[in-house]
Formats: sequence, C-alpha cells, structure tokens
Amino acid sequence: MVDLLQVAQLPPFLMERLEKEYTIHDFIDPADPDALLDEVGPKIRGILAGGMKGPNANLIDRLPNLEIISSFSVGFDATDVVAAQARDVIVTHTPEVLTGDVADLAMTFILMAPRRIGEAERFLRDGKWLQGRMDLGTTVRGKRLGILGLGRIGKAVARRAEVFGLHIGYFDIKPMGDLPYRSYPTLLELAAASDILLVACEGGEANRGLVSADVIEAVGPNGFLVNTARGPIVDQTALVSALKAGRLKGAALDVFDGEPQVPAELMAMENVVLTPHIASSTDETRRAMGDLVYDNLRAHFDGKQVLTPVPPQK
Ligand code: 8YV
Repeated sequence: MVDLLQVAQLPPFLMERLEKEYTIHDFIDPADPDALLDEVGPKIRGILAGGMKGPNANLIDRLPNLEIISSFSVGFDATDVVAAQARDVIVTHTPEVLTGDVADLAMTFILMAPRRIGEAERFLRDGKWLQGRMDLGTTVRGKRLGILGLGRIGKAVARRAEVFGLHIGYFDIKPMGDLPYRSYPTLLELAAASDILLVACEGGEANRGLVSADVIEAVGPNGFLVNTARGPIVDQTALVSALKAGRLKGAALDVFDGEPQVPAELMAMENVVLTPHIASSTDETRRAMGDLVYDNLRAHFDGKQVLTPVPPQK
C-alpha cells in the first residue's frame, strides 16, 4: 500500500475510504515530528492537506519520495506550492464543487450585516423585544457591492447579488474581458465606490493585509465589509479599530487572522456577524470535496492525470 502523510484534520467519511487503500501516517500534531519523519519520511509518496494546514518547504524537503499533495480545500495558501512544484510534486485542490455554498454564505452575509440579522436574533433571544423595538437596518437593494477578486466564487456571488438589486463593481489583477460589471483600476477606488466590500480573492503572503486601513476607511462609515476568503487578507487590527470608531458600519466574517482565535473586541460587537469558517461546510459539498481528494490521489497512483491540479505558481 502507498504511504500517505496526513497533516490536516479531514472528515471521517473521507478517512474511512482512504484507509482502505493507503497506509496513513498521522502528522496532524506529532509529539516528536523529527522521529516520525526519520522513521516514515522516505516511504511517504503523498500528503493529505487542508485549507488551514498544509506542508511547508521544510516538510516537503524531508520527504524525498513525495509525488503528490492532495488538499481538501480550494485555497492552497497553507501549502508551500512553489516549493512543491519546484520539485515536480503535484498539488491538487478542490475548486468548483464548493463555489455554490461559499457564494451562498457570502450572499447571506451581504444581507445579514446591513439588515442586522445576527443582532436581531440576539435581541429577541435576550428578551429585549419585550422592552421595545430594535433600531433600523440598512436596505441592500440599490446599493453598490464591490468584489475583490472576481474568480469562480466572486462571479457566483455577483450573479446572486444581481438578483437582490445590487450594483456590482470589482477589482481583480487578472483582465476579466467583457462582463456586465464595472471594473476599477485599484482596490482603493473600488472600496471608495462600494457600500459593501466583499473579499473573494486568494489568500497567501502576496495578499496579506491587502484590505488595509486605507481601504477600510474608503468603504466608509456607512459601509460594510464581508470576508469569506482568508482572514489575513484583511488588516484585522485596522478593521477592529474602524468598527470601534464608527468609521465602518458593520462586517460579516467567516475567516480570521489567527483563527480559530477571534479577537474579543470583535466578539463583543453587535454590528459584526461572525461564523467559524463554515462557507463550504455542508454535507453535500464536503463529500464532493472528499471525492476530489480521493479521485486525485487515485488518478495519480493509477498513472493517470490528476483531475484538479493547482496551476503553476510563482
Ligand atoms: C475549508 C477552505 O474549510 O476550501 C477552502 O479553501 O478554506 C474551506 O473549504 C477548509 O479547507 C477545510 O480544511
């Protein structure tokens, strides 16, 4: 049986399937990583990774016979893809199958934050309705949605947002061709022209802090920030201080810099919707992601082309 190293927690239904065909070595939280690598390193031909945990260059270096890294995620920022590809190690991810669910959560957030849905639910549950009515929310229809990163997920949110009467603008580093949405030459200009800014771009070091204090400021005191991509893309300290000072009206966040830790200040804010990185967390999507992780490995070890390789990265 082929030996795989598991570096991220994966759902039991996927593990049960993989365990029938592979010898899997648990490297999620090893007590003595060096000893384990000395023992099994040369046998390892594949890595099981996830969106929040993948192999770095050091680990890849320690595995001389590594051929493939299969990640249970569309985002591949947790894996050092450049180091892997430099050694001709194939990296696969799980695009497409999660687009709909992630876009659904983003659209839900775009409605929830301005309409104060989270706050409204707490208001009722806390018995405050018995004392009076809640303050008013903001209409979404007719407002401007700015999308940072018009990839598969960004486009899927745009299609949903159109139905809700939002005007759509975007900023993307790639030329997008002819689209019915307004393109902005810089993120700052997009932010200034947005009532709601949605973060839907890739994570990774290149995009760390892209949504800076200036960008948040440009969205402004009547604006909202929605993030279903990766926490570190947003300058979280700047976000907290803008929310505290009323320089941003509200936010809805599924991802955080340093998750699962979430700043206590954010937790205490009524005008912020917070969820624990659940955008792709449906039974249907997680099973489809699991199938892709399995099928990519199967294809590779059967000598075929993998289904969903991560494109070459620089
Ligand atoms: C998962 C994700 O929560 O696909 C991604 O990039 O971040 C999410 O779908 C995560 O990968 C689970 O490991």
